Amino acid sequence: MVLPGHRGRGEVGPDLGVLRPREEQDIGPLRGPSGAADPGPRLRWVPVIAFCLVAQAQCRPIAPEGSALCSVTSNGGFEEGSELPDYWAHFPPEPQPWGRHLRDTTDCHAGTASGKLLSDEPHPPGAGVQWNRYGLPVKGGSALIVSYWMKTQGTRPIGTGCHFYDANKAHLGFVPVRPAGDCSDWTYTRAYVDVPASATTAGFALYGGDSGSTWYDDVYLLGVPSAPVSYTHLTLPTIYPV
Ligand SMILES: [Ca+2]
Repeated sequence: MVLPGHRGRGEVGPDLGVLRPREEQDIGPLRGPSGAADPGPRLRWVPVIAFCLVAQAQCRPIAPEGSALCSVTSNGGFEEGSELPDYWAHFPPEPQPWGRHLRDTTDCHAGTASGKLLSDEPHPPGAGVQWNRYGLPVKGGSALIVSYWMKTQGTRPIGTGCHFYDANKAHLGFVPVRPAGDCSDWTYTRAYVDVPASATTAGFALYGGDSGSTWYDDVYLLGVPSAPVSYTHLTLPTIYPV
């Protein structure tokens, strides 16, 4: 099925399938058969891997400085913009009682601003208030790390999600990445999301709840390498034939 209108401002399309993110406990370093960490052939991914390993080892959020450099999205800290943030599209395109948008300089997790979604009443059938970005290039069969901070007031925390599309813009599925619990204060969420094998682009949406306020800050979508790994076992007789 071809889903039009997924560029810039627009509504999230129907969910033709819901995929599941990998559980947090599955997050771990890439390892070869011997159990040793394998750096892989793509050196450009080394910073991403390093950030992931450090974050996992210390059970801490991924460093925002590194995330900002490696994210496939931009302005994750909502620091750039005026009344509305740069880069992020929003739905509904015009303010409605059930959905408005603001770059909030009075409450943030880090820096000087966050992205605030406001709602005074339940949204009509269809998608609710959200920030989003579509047309993000992805590599089929790879994985993404979704990493973000959010806070809610007067509404339930819905969280984020990834839509995937093939080269014909057919919708391949949706992977929600929801916070684990209460978000009455700034709360961190991170999850691995597998990219379907035939996917070429993704849409990343940050949802707000009805009849309340939702803030997002330090939102990143990080690529994870999927290059096939080859192993070479060097032994002393190989290096120094006898
Ligand atoms: Ca910020």
